[in-house]
Amino acid sequence: VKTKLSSRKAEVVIGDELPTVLIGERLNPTGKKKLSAALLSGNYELVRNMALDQVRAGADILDVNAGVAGADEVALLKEMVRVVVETVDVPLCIDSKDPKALEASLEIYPGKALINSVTGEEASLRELLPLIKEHSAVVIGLTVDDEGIPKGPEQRLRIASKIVEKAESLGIPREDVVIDCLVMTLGADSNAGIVALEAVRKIRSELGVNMTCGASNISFGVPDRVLLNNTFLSMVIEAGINCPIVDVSTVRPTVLATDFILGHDRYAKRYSKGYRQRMGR
Ligand code: THG
Repeated sequence: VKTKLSSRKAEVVIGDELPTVLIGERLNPTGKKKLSAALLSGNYELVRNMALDQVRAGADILDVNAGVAGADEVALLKEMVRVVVETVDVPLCIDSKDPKALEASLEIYPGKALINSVTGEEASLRELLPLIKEHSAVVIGLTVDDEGIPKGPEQRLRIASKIVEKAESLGIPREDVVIDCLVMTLGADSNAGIVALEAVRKIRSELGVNMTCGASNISFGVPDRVLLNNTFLSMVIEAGINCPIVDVSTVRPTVLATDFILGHDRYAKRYSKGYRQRMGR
């Protein structure tokens, strides 16, 4: 299954045999004082710089989230999207829980966007899928439903199937649904890693859809996050995640190495180029 996203100038393809597509996570004010303050005061300089930094570090897509307490998220997300579109050429992953904020941003987005996200909750499916269809967007389907976050891989598969079926019934092709089986932190549950890996394997083999996850979630509240994030990422890519949401600057070498090992980098072209860039030649 091949998933295509676009900006005004670029296209990104996510698929089985292709190199891992990296979605940069940093344009997200959750827990970030500086970015939150800048957004609240209408100063977009930091947003521009963070967008440029991530693309220079190798991000293929940028996640854009405007979840700041006390802000009008509809207006703020739209403005962030506008600024990022002006600043970089990569496609965007528009990240909000508010369907109205997603709608306002889709209306100004010049291309095929990734919408983050719909869940298996009835209200979410009902409000968001028609919007995805109308804009020919791609949607991330989170494996949560009205009963909350499922414990096991089996229930995550069931919710993923429901999202894919609902989308298809509205004329959204299955390649335009990317499943996220929701990575939890190891800080709260030492089985979080294995649960995620099993769910990814199951969903990939049963549904054949492309898959993302918030890879840095694995290490919230745990020491040496970069080490855990890198190790986990290598494992989930092998299990079937092909477009993770990550801190690109700290994980890209591991991702290039993992792709090379898995046969997704012929002649080690990307791996070698990444190495030369790090060595400054
Ligand atoms: N699935 C989907 N979307 C998501 C998530 C997911 N969006 C949000 C989140 N989870 C993924 N994005 C982040 C962004 C930042 C961090 C983790 C996940 C993070 N930030 C550091 C912190 O808060 O300590 C700050 C790092 C910095 O300074 O840049 O850990 O699961 N579909």
